[in-house]
Amino acid sequence: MKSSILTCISKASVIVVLLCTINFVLAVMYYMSQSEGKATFLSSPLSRARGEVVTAISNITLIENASESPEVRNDEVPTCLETALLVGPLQVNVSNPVTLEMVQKENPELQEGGRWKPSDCVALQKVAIIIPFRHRDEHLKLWLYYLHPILQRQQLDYGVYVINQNGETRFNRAKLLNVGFAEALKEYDYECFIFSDVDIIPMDDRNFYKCYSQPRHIAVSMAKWGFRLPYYQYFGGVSALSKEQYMKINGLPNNYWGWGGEDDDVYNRLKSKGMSLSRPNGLIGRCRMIRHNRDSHNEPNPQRFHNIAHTRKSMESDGINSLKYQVVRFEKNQLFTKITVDIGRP
Ligand code: UD2
Ligand code: MN
Repeated sequence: MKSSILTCISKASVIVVLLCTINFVLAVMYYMSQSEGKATFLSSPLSRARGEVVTAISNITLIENASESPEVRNDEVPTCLETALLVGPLQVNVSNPVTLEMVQKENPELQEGGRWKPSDCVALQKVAIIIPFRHRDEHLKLWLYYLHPILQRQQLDYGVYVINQNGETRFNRAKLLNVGFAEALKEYDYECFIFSDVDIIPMDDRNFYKCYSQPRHIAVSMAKWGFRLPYYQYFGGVSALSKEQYMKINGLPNNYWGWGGEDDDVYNRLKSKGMSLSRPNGLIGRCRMIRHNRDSHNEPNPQRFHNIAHTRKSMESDGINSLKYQVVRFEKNQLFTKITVDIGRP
């Protein structure tokens, strides 16, 4: 009797030991599968799709919960991986016309006013894109068609502002850009401003539409100039200034009516405040400029040479501190915010 009880006990303990071992093995396997999930996220291939990253993030949260680590909060969202979604060189064919409906269909995530930000990570920067505009609807459609997907792959928290000069008075590109700066800041806490012609499209999405520690010249390489800079100080086409850089130079000039010179004035302003230019290399910096004729009411400004020669003096009193304008219309659609303004006359 005693021996059969003993046999029973030893059988039971063998079963208990077995169950414990199985339990232990299962626990180790589960833990390893979880840490693999974590490693996959941290070293995730740059081309990983967004949905996958979200899954990995929830794995991390589970692990941190288990170990009750004080450093990582459950609601923490990671900063976006800058290069994660980029594809590099792009085909840009501006002879195929596009429609706003096409652009809308291909960018379903856009919020009213042409706003967008990544949903699963914190964007690199809050960027306002300011486009000086009048009677260039065909160019604008192409710009929207190509740029929205690029800006989303660059994972920016961005908004597109088209500043439309009211009436037929002489065009003033730089003053319109100042209006864009002021109006965009009324809407959101933007930290970076891209000033872009409506007819320029980047040919490589590694050319970031964001700000750097020095003012950034973005449109550095175009067929029109044989894919090189026409001159070293050239700052035309597309450029980026952080809010601080912009304020340091008192914004852009308001007194360049008609074509030319305003971009050189901005360069003079930057130089006089001790800043230099940052640029992408000539390959990444390639841009396509849509061919066009000179618009009416934007004839070359005969005063531009005189103005450029006096930037250092004029910049203190001419700029964002002297900007005057009147908003005529404020419209938002899904692809951009259009602000029609009366900026006066020369
Ligand atoms: C060059 C510069 C541009 C600016 C300009 C002189 C390049 C690539 N670009 O452009 O940055 O310095 O010379 O002012 O070197 N616009 C309208 N409607 C008009 C007139 C102008 O929308 O009736 C806007 C539009 O965004 C256009 C921009 O102003 O892209 C510049 O005007 P442009 O394209 O006629 O001048 P462009 O190509 O010589
Ligand atoms: Mn142009």
